[in-house]
Amino acid sequence: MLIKNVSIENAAQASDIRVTDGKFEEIGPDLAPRAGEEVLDCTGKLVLPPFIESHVHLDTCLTAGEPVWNQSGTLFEGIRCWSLRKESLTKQDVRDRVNRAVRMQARNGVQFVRTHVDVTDPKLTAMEAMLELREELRGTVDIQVVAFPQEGIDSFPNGRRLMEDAVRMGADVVGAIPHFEFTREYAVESLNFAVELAEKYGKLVDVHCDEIDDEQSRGLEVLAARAYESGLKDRVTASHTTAMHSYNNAYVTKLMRLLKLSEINFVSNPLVNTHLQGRMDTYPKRRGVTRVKELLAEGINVSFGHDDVFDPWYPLGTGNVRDAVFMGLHVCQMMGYQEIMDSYKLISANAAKTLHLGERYGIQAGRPASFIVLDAENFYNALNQKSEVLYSFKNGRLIAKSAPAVREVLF
Ligand code: 17E
Ligand code: FE2
Repeated sequence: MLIKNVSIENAAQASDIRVTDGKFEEIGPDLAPRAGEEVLDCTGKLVLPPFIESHVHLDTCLTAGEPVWNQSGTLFEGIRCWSLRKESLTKQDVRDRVNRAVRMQARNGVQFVRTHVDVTDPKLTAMEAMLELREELRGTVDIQVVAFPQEGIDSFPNGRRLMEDAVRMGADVVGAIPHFEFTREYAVESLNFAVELAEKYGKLVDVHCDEIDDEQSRGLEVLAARAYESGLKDRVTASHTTAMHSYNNAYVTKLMRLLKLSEINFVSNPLVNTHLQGRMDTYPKRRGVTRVKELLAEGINVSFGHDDVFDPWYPLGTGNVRDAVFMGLHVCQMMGYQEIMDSYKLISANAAKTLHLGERYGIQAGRPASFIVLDAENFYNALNQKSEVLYSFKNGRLIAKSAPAVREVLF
């Protein structure tokens, strides 16, 4: 198949893409069609590597209001609401909701997902369902599963055993939640445990780290130190890190050296953390989003995630990770022309690094032909005009398509 006349990643010059046997065979200007080859003329539209949802909770998605709504809007009330909903969890219930949510994401150009799955459930029902779905969807939407201890590792009955069971069942990534543990000591011990578990089973690490407005929440320095000392380094990710918003600048200056040494990745979730954080403030109210601009300026890898789709922590969302970019650019004051133009990297290349997709990802000859075509000439316009993802190709196969809406102004 020959895809003609596209702008690859905002390039000023048009290119063509030849896809053969599910791989990019050739990329360059003016490729001539072969006899009988299918040709798709994209008339100068933007082609990007597929979007990546680097942080979402698929097991909880589409449950807002069941059985109760989160009235205070805090993370902690969300955890209580979910704890009630968890009691009625069945595999079929998880499967139905996740199948719907993944298709909402796919419709918006997402092809890779890292989902956190709550393992503070003695039956590990959601984990079982998610691992089945990971296999069923492999090659269409590739899912990475995090064993996520929503109610703590050392503060939940048999927390350590549930974590290890989930990893043995096949989870890809080890999680933790230090700011939710009963004590600072438990927080530190739970991080040590998570890193050791990942080392023992050869897994990645992705911690819900300091998702609180407490400037004393210092799980991040522990995680970064362990990542550095263990050599796991960029196999480790710190998600949320909202307390960093509230740290004093002198401490952040000192911390930054360790963060760079450690080579860990960051995931920020601007939609959800502007919603959940600052809830105990009067005015001024903190935004509670980590220091994305400063981390990027130091050469540290950061991606954006949606975090939730219509659940106890976030009552909105259509699974469109571009919404996280739109919000993040505002909240982090990243509104320079080039910052907006390049912001797709926060949900593509940067996220691919966090997920360790390696050579499975990227628009290059020889790699799997996974890419999306947007109804715009560059990402600035695509973001601003909320342009449709016209085509989403995974391994050379069309997995989603949309037509632009027809809107007429009648004056
Ligand atoms: N659980 C949690 O601890 N933090 C979050 N942001 C969500 C679930 C969505
Ligand atoms: Fe999260």
